[in-house]
Amino acid sequence: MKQTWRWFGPKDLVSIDDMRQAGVQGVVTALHHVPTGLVWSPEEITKRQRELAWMKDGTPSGLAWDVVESLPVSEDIKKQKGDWRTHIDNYKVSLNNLAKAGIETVCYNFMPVLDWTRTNLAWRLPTGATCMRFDYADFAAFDIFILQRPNAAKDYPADIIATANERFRAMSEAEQQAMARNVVFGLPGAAEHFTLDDVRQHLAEYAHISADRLRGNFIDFLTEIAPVAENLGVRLCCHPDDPPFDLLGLPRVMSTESDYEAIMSAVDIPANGITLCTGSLGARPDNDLPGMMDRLGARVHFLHLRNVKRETSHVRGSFHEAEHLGGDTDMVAVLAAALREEARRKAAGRSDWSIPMRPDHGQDILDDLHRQAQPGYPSIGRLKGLAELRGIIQALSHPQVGLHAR
Ligand code: DNO
Repeated sequence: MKQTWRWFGPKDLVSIDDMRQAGVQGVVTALHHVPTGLVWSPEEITKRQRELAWMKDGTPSGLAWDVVESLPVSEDIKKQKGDWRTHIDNYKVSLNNLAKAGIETVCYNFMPVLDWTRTNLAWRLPTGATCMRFDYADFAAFDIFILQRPNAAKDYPADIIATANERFRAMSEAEQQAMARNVVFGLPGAAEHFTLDDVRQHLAEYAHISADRLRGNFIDFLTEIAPVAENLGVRLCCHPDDPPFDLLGLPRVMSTESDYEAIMSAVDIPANGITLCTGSLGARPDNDLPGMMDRLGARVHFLHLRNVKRETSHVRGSFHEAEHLGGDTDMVAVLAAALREEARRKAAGRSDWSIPMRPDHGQDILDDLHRQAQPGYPSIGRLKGLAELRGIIQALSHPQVGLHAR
C-alpha cells in the first residue's frame, strides 16, 4: 500500500514539511479553487505539482501528486439539468490534462448537494482530544426546526423527534447558527459555500429525483466518462455516501455493497472503480468492511482508512470518529484483506498492485488542539493514525507473523 496524505494546498495549516516527517509517501490533493464543472487546466495542475514538490527550505520533498481528491461532479450532472453536457465534456478534458501530468487515480463522489455531514466538528472525548460527531437528534433538530424542511418530521422516529425538540428549545440563536454551519460545512477554498437558502433551493430541485433516477444519472455519467478514463490509463474511484444513509430526503446511491456492485457492473471496466472508505461505510452496522475489501478488491483503487464508533444499532443513527484502531471496524482484518488483494494483483501482473491509502481524518490531539487545521485533518491525529496503520501493515507482512499464525 502506498501511504498517502491529503493536502488542501498552500493554505493548508499542515504543510508538506509536516507530512514528510509523518513518513508519507505520496500526496492526495485537488484544485479546490476551480469552480465545479470547469476544466482543470494543464497550467493549474502543473502549478500544484510544483507546490508540493518542495519543502520550506528549498529542498525537494520527494513527493508527487498521486491521487486527485476530488474532481467534483457538478450538481447539474447529478440532476441532468442545465449545463450538464458541457460539464461532462469538461470532465473529460480535465481527465485528459491530469493523465498528461502523470496522475492516474481520481476520486469523486455522487452525493447530492452535501458532501460529508457532521453535527459537531470538535466533540470533546474523555481524554481531552476532540473528534467529529454525527448526532442524529441534533441533525433532526437542524432539519425540522432550523432548516424547516417541509414534512421533515416524517423521516424520523418519535423518540428522535422528541429529543430534537428539547435540544432545539435549549439552543441559543448562536448555537443554532453554529449547528447550521457545521452541517453545511464546505471544504476550504471550495468554490461552493452554501447558505440555508441555497440548501433549500437544492433540496427543492431534488423533489422529483428518486434514488433510481439518481442511479440512472450516475450510470449515464460513467458510461461517458469511464471509457475515456480507461483509454487514458486513469482509475476513477467513487467515494461512498457519508453518512451512508439518506439525509434531508435526498436520494443516496453509494451506501452499501449492493450499491457499489450495481454501479460497477453497470459500466464493467477496470477504470470504473471505488474508494473504499472504512469510516463512511463503517457508520452502518450492515456493511461488512473486510468482506467488501475481499469481494470488491479488484476495483478498489483508493483506500480511506478511518474508524467510527456507532452509538446505536440502527442503520440510521449517531456515531463519532474513533481512533484508527478503535471503533467498530476491524482494521486489522481490513488491512489483511487489502494485503491479500495486493498479492493477487502482483500475481496477475497488474502494474497498479500497490493500492494508495490514506489515514482518513484524525482526532485533534496535543498541538492539533491549538493549530486548528481543517476539521478532520489535523497533523498529529493523522500522524498517529498513519503510524498505527503502518505498524499493522508491517506486522502482517512479516514472515514471523505468518509463522506464528500457523
Ligand atoms: C471527507 C472526505 C470527503 C471526500 C469526498 C470525495 O473528509 O472523505 O469529503 O473527499 O467525498 O469525493
